[in-house]
Amino acid sequence: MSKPKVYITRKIPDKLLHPYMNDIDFRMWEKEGEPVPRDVLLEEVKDADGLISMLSDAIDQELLNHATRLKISANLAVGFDNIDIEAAKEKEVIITNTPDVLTETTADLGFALLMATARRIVEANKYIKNDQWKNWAPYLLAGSDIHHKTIGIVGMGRIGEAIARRARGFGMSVLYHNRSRKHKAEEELQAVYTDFDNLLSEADFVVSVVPLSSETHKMFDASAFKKMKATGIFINISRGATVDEEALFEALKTKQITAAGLDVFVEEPIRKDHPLMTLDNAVCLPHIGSASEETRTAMLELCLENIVSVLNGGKPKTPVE
Ligand code: 8YV
Repeated sequence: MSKPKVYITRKIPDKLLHPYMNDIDFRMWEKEGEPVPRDVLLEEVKDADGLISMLSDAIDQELLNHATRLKISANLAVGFDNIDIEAAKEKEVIITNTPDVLTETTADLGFALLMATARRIVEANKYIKNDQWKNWAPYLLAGSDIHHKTIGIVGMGRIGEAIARRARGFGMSVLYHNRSRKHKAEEELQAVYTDFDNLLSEADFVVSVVPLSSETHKMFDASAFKKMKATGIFINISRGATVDEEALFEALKTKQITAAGLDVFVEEPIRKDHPLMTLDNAVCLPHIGSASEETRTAMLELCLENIVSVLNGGKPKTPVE
Protein backbone atom coordinates (compact mmCIF):
# COMPACT_ATOMS: atom_id res chain seq x y z
CA MET A 1 0.00 0.00 0.00
CA SER A 2 1.33 3.43 -0.84
CA LYS A 3 1.96 5.93 1.93
CA PRO A 4 -0.56 8.73 2.46
CA LYS A 5 0.54 12.08 1.02
CA VAL A 6 0.66 15.27 3.07
CA TYR A 7 1.23 18.58 1.29
CA ILE A 8 2.75 21.52 3.18
CA THR A 9 2.21 24.92 1.58
CA ARG A 10 5.50 26.45 2.79
CA LYS A 11 9.01 25.16 3.45
CA ILE A 12 9.41 23.80 6.98
CA PRO A 13 12.47 22.19 8.60
CA ASP A 14 12.98 18.54 7.57
CA LYS A 15 13.83 17.59 11.13
CA LEU A 16 10.20 18.12 12.17
CA LEU A 17 9.13 15.57 9.55
CA HIS A 18 11.74 12.90 10.35
CA PRO A 19 9.71 11.07 13.02
CA TYR A 20 6.90 10.47 10.51
CA MET A 21 8.77 9.96 7.22
CA ASN A 22 8.51 6.18 7.23
CA ASP A 23 4.75 6.35 7.13
CA ILE A 24 3.95 9.54 5.30
CA ASP A 25 5.01 10.93 1.95
CA PHE A 26 5.57 14.64 2.67
CA ARG A 27 5.67 17.17 -0.15
CA MET A 28 6.14 20.88 0.31
CA TRP A 29 6.43 24.16 -1.52
CA GLU A 30 10.18 24.76 -1.34
CA LYS A 31 10.55 28.38 -2.45
CA GLU A 32 10.90 30.51 0.65
CA GLY A 33 10.48 33.90 -1.00
CA GLU A 34 7.09 33.33 -2.58
CA PRO A 35 3.77 31.74 -1.68
CA VAL A 36 2.63 28.57 -3.39
CA PRO A 37 0.81 29.56 -6.61
CA ARG A 38 -2.87 28.71 -6.54
CA ASP A 39 -2.70 26.40 -9.59
CA VAL A 40 0.15 24.42 -7.99
CA LEU A 41 -1.80 24.08 -4.75
CA LEU A 42 -4.93 22.94 -6.59
CA GLU A 43 -2.88 20.31 -8.42
CA GLU A 44 -1.08 19.14 -5.26
CA VAL A 45 -4.26 18.68 -3.21
CA LYS A 46 -5.76 16.34 -5.83
CA ASP A 47 -3.99 13.32 -4.35
CA ALA A 48 -3.26 14.66 -0.85
CA ASP A 49 -4.65 12.94 2.24
CA GLY A 50 -3.53 15.75 4.50
CA LEU A 51 -2.61 19.40 4.16
CA ILE A 52 -0.76 21.93 6.31
CA SER A 53 -2.08 25.35 5.35
CA MET A 54 -1.18 28.92 6.30
CA LEU A 55 -3.45 31.92 6.80
CA SER A 56 -2.72 33.16 3.31
CA ASP A 57 -3.98 29.94 1.68
CA ALA A 58 -7.69 30.04 0.91
CA ILE A 59 -9.16 26.66 1.79
CA ASP A 60 -12.39 27.25 -0.07
CA GLN A 61 -15.02 25.35 -2.02
CA GLU A 62 -12.90 25.28 -5.18
CA LEU A 63 -9.91 23.77 -3.37
CA LEU A 64 -12.06 21.28 -1.48
CA ASN A 65 -13.66 20.17 -4.77
CA HIS A 66 -10.18 19.37 -6.10
CA ALA A 67 -9.13 17.59 -2.90
CA THR A 68 -11.12 14.41 -3.25
CA ARG A 69 -8.90 12.34 -0.92
CA LEU A 70 -8.33 15.03 1.71
CA LYS A 71 -9.14 13.96 5.28
CA ILE A 72 -7.57 16.80 7.24
CA SER A 73 -6.33 20.33 6.75
CA ALA A 74 -4.20 21.57 9.65
CA ASN A 75 -4.03 25.36 9.72
CA LEU A 76 -0.82 26.84 11.11
CA ALA A 77 -2.67 29.48 13.13
CA VAL A 78 -5.23 29.80 15.87
CA GLY A 79 -7.44 31.79 13.50
CA PHE A 80 -9.13 30.06 10.58
CA ASP A 81 -10.80 32.88 8.65
CA ASN A 82 -9.00 31.60 5.51
CA ILE A 83 -11.10 28.42 5.61
CA ASP A 84 -14.66 27.80 4.48
CA ILE A 85 -15.59 25.76 7.55
CA GLU A 86 -19.07 24.89 6.28
CA ALA A 87 -17.72 23.60 2.95
CA ALA A 88 -15.09 21.54 4.80
CA LYS A 89 -17.79 20.02 7.03
CA GLU A 90 -19.86 19.11 3.99
CA LYS A 91 -16.84 17.41 2.42
CA GLU A 92 -16.02 15.73 5.74
CA VAL A 93 -12.58 17.31 5.84
CA ILE A 94 -11.38 17.82 9.42
CA ILE A 95 -9.97 21.27 10.13
CA THR A 96 -7.56 21.87 12.99
CA ASN A 97 -5.90 25.02 14.34
CA THR A 98 -3.11 25.76 16.83
CA PRO A 99 -4.65 27.23 20.00
CA ASP A 100 -2.81 27.61 23.32
CA VAL A 101 0.73 27.02 22.03
CA LEU A 102 0.91 30.57 20.65
CA THR A 103 -0.98 32.44 23.36
CA GLU A 104 1.92 33.82 25.40
CA THR A 105 4.12 34.59 22.38
CA THR A 106 1.35 36.55 20.67
CA ALA A 107 0.62 38.44 23.89
CA ASP A 108 4.34 39.27 24.14
CA LEU A 109 4.20 40.80 20.66
CA GLY A 110 1.07 42.78 21.55
CA PHE A 111 2.91 44.20 24.50
CA ALA A 112 6.01 44.83 22.41
CA LEU A 113 3.90 46.96 20.04
CA LEU A 114 2.33 48.75 22.97
CA MET A 115 5.72 49.63 24.42
CA ALA A 116 7.24 50.48 21.04
CA THR A 117 4.44 52.93 20.23
CA ALA A 118 4.12 54.46 23.71
CA ARG A 119 7.85 55.04 24.07
CA ARG A 120 8.46 55.81 20.37
CA ILE A 121 11.13 53.11 20.13
CA VAL A 122 11.12 52.84 16.33
CA GLU A 123 11.29 56.61 15.81
CA ALA A 124 14.11 56.83 18.35
CA ASN A 125 16.04 54.06 16.64
CA LYS A 126 15.66 55.84 13.28
CA TYR A 127 16.66 59.16 14.87
CA ILE A 128 19.94 57.90 16.26
CA LYS A 129 20.88 55.89 13.19
CA ASN A 130 20.12 58.87 10.94
CA ASP A 131 22.70 60.78 12.99
CA GLN A 132 20.11 63.25 14.26
CA TRP A 133 21.19 62.98 17.94
CA LYS A 134 23.15 66.19 18.39
CA ASN A 135 21.81 67.39 21.67
CA TRP A 136 19.84 66.21 24.66
CA ALA A 137 16.60 68.04 25.42
CA PRO A 138 14.09 67.50 28.21
CA TYR A 139 11.32 66.35 25.90
CA LEU A 140 13.44 64.68 23.25
CA LEU A 141 11.36 61.81 21.86
CA ALA A 142 9.16 61.89 24.96
CA GLY A 143 6.41 59.31 24.74
CA SER A 144 3.75 58.32 27.21
CA ASP A 145 3.90 56.19 30.33
CA ILE A 146 2.64 52.65 30.27
CA HIS A 147 2.62 51.78 33.95
CA HIS A 148 -0.53 52.62 35.86
CA LYS A 149 -2.40 53.57 32.68
CA THR A 150 -5.62 51.95 31.47
CA ILE A 151 -5.62 49.22 28.85
CA GLY A 152 -8.81 48.29 26.99
CA ILE A 153 -8.79 44.79 25.58
CA VAL A 154 -11.31 44.02 22.85
CA GLY A 155 -11.76 40.24 22.69
CA MET A 156 -11.04 38.56 26.01
CA GLY A 157 -10.04 35.11 24.78
CA ARG A 158 -6.84 33.29 25.68
CA ILE A 159 -4.57 35.95 24.15
CA GLY A 160 -6.62 38.78 25.65
CA GLU A 161 -6.19 37.26 29.11
CA ALA A 162 -2.44 36.83 28.57
CA ILE A 163 -2.23 40.53 27.69
CA ALA A 164 -4.27 41.42 30.77
CA ARG A 165 -1.79 39.46 32.95
CA ARG A 166 1.10 41.43 31.50
CA ALA A 167 -0.80 44.69 31.97
CA ARG A 168 -1.43 43.88 35.64
CA GLY A 169 2.33 43.37 36.03
CA PHE A 170 2.73 46.97 34.86
CA GLY A 171 0.20 48.16 37.45
CA MET A 172 -2.32 48.97 34.72
CA SER A 173 -6.10 49.02 35.09
CA VAL A 174 -7.74 46.55 32.73
CA LEU A 175 -11.00 47.17 30.89
CA TYR A 176 -12.32 44.59 28.48
CA HIS A 177 -15.09 44.09 25.99
CA ASN A 178 -16.18 40.66 24.84
CA ARG A 179 -19.26 38.83 23.56
CA SER A 180 -19.63 37.20 26.97
CA ARG A 181 -18.46 38.07 30.47
CA LYS A 182 -15.19 36.44 31.58
CA HIS A 183 -15.63 35.88 35.31
CA LYS A 184 -12.22 34.29 35.82
CA ALA A 185 -10.45 37.32 34.32
CA GLU A 186 -12.64 39.62 36.40
CA GLU A 187 -11.74 37.81 39.63
CA GLU A 188 -8.10 37.00 38.99
CA LEU A 189 -6.98 40.01 36.97
CA GLN A 190 -9.46 42.62 38.20
CA ALA A 191 -10.49 43.05 34.57
CA VAL A 192 -13.57 45.24 34.33
CA TYR A 193 -16.20 44.49 31.69
CA THR A 194 -17.49 47.49 29.78
CA ASP A 195 -19.30 48.29 26.56
CA PHE A 196 -17.28 49.02 23.45
CA ASP A 197 -17.88 52.79 23.40
CA ASN A 198 -16.89 53.23 27.02
CA LEU A 199 -13.76 51.15 26.53
CA LEU A 200 -12.75 53.36 23.60
CA SER A 201 -13.18 56.57 25.55
CA GLU A 202 -11.64 55.39 28.83
CA ALA A 203 -8.63 53.38 27.68
CA ASP A 204 -5.17 54.83 27.07
CA PHE A 205 -4.33 51.74 25.02
CA VAL A 206 -6.98 49.98 22.95
CA VAL A 207 -5.86 46.49 21.94
CA SER A 208 -7.74 44.46 19.32
CA VAL A 209 -7.48 40.71 19.88
CA VAL A 210 -10.93 39.95 18.55
CA PRO A 211 -11.46 37.18 15.95
CA LEU A 212 -12.65 38.33 12.53
CA SER A 213 -16.35 37.72 11.90
CA SER A 214 -19.23 39.54 10.24
CA GLU A 215 -19.83 41.34 13.57
CA THR A 216 -16.21 42.43 14.05
CA HIS A 217 -15.51 43.38 10.42
CA LYS A 218 -14.42 47.06 10.45
CA MET A 219 -15.56 47.48 14.07
CA PHE A 220 -12.69 49.98 14.48
CA ASP A 221 -14.05 52.63 12.14
CA ALA A 222 -14.02 56.43 12.01
CA SER A 223 -16.56 56.72 14.80
CA ALA A 224 -14.56 54.34 17.01
CA PHE A 225 -11.34 56.34 16.54
CA LYS A 226 -13.27 59.57 17.28
CA LYS A 227 -14.25 58.15 20.66
CA MET A 228 -10.65 57.41 21.64
CA LYS A 229 -8.54 59.86 23.65
CA ALA A 230 -6.23 62.16 21.66
CA THR A 231 -3.40 60.56 23.66
CA GLY A 232 -4.79 57.11 22.87
CA ILE A 233 -2.83 54.34 21.19
CA PHE A 234 -4.41 51.59 19.09
CA ILE A 235 -2.82 48.14 18.84
CA ASN A 236 -4.02 45.46 16.42
CA ILE A 237 -2.78 41.88 16.69
CA SER A 238 -5.98 40.18 15.51
CA ARG A 239 -6.96 40.71 11.88
CA GLY A 240 -6.55 43.71 9.61
CA ALA A 241 -10.17 43.55 8.50
CA THR A 242 -11.41 44.42 12.01
CA VAL A 243 -10.20 47.92 11.10
CA ASP A 244 -11.30 50.48 8.55
CA GLU A 245 -7.75 51.28 7.44
CA GLU A 246 -8.70 54.55 5.72
CA ALA A 247 -10.29 55.78 8.92
CA LEU A 248 -7.26 54.69 10.94
CA PHE A 249 -4.96 56.52 8.54
CA GLU A 250 -7.01 59.71 8.93
CA ALA A 251 -7.09 59.39 12.72
CA LEU A 252 -3.30 58.98 12.85
CA LYS A 253 -2.51 61.62 10.25
CA THR A 254 -4.69 64.26 11.92
CA LYS A 255 -3.43 63.23 15.40
CA GLN A 256 -6.96 62.39 16.48
CA ILE A 257 -5.17 59.50 18.18
CA THR A 258 -1.47 59.45 19.03
CA ALA A 259 -0.17 56.21 17.53
CA ALA A 260 -0.93 52.71 16.32
CA GLY A 261 0.96 49.43 16.52
CA LEU A 262 -0.15 47.09 13.75
CA ASP A 263 0.83 43.48 13.17
CA VAL A 264 -2.01 42.77 10.74
CA PHE A 265 -3.49 44.42 7.66
CA VAL A 266 -6.47 44.06 5.36
CA GLU A 267 -4.19 42.93 2.56
CA GLU A 268 -1.12 40.90 3.47
CA PRO A 269 1.62 41.38 2.47
CA ILE A 270 0.77 45.10 2.62
CA ARG A 271 1.98 47.26 -0.30
CA LYS A 272 5.01 49.45 0.31
CA ASP A 273 3.02 52.48 -0.92
CA HIS A 274 0.07 51.86 1.41
CA PRO A 275 -0.76 55.15 3.20
CA LEU A 276 -0.18 53.58 6.63
CA MET A 277 3.45 52.92 5.64
CA THR A 278 4.10 56.66 5.37
CA LEU A 279 3.31 57.51 8.99
CA ASP A 280 5.91 57.82 11.73
CA ASN A 281 3.24 57.24 14.37
CA ALA A 282 2.30 53.82 12.96
CA VAL A 283 4.62 50.96 13.92
CA CYS A 284 3.97 48.20 11.40
CA LEU A 285 5.03 44.56 11.50
CA PRO A 286 4.62 41.73 8.95
CA HIS A 287 2.16 39.56 10.93
CA ILE A 288 4.70 38.08 13.33
CA GLY A 289 2.49 37.69 16.41
CA SER A 290 3.37 34.03 16.95
CA ALA A 291 6.79 34.17 15.31
CA SER A 292 9.23 32.95 17.92
CA GLU A 293 11.41 29.94 17.10
CA GLU A 294 9.91 28.00 19.98
CA THR A 295 6.29 28.79 19.19
CA ARG A 296 6.44 28.28 15.43
CA THR A 297 8.03 24.87 16.13
CA ALA A 298 5.30 24.04 18.66
CA MET A 299 2.64 25.11 16.14
CA LEU A 300 4.13 22.96 13.39
CA GLU A 301 4.45 19.98 15.73
CA LEU A 302 0.82 20.38 16.70
CA CYS A 303 -0.23 20.45 13.02
CA LEU A 304 1.76 17.25 12.44
CA GLU A 305 0.29 15.52 15.52
CA ASN A 306 -3.21 16.36 14.31
CA ILE A 307 -2.48 15.03 10.84
CA VAL A 308 -0.82 11.82 12.00
CA SER A 309 -3.62 11.08 14.43
CA VAL A 310 -6.34 11.55 11.80
CA LEU A 311 -4.47 9.58 9.12
CA ASN A 312 -4.11 6.74 11.64
CA GLY A 313 -7.87 6.73 12.16
CA GLY A 314 -7.75 8.65 15.45
CA LYS A 315 -9.17 11.96 16.62
CA PRO A 316 -7.47 15.32 16.05
CA LYS A 317 -6.09 17.01 19.14
CA THR A 318 -7.27 20.54 18.34
CA PRO A 319 -10.21 20.39 15.92
CA VAL A 320 -12.10 23.50 14.83
CA GLU A 321 -15.67 22.65 15.69
C1 8YV B 1 -0.38 32.90 12.47
C2 8YV B 1 -2.16 34.19 13.54
O1 8YV B 1 0.11 31.87 13.18
O2 8YV B 1 -2.53 32.24 14.77
C3 8YV B 1 -3.02 33.14 14.12
O3 8YV B 1 -4.26 33.22 13.92
O4 8YV B 1 -2.61 35.18 13.12
C4 8YV B 1 -0.69 34.00 13.46
O5 8YV B 1 -0.21 33.66 14.69
C5 8YV B 1 0.60 33.24 11.43
O6 8YV B 1 0.14 34.24 10.66
C6 8YV B 1 0.89 32.04 10.54
O7 8YV B 1 -0.22 31.63 9.75
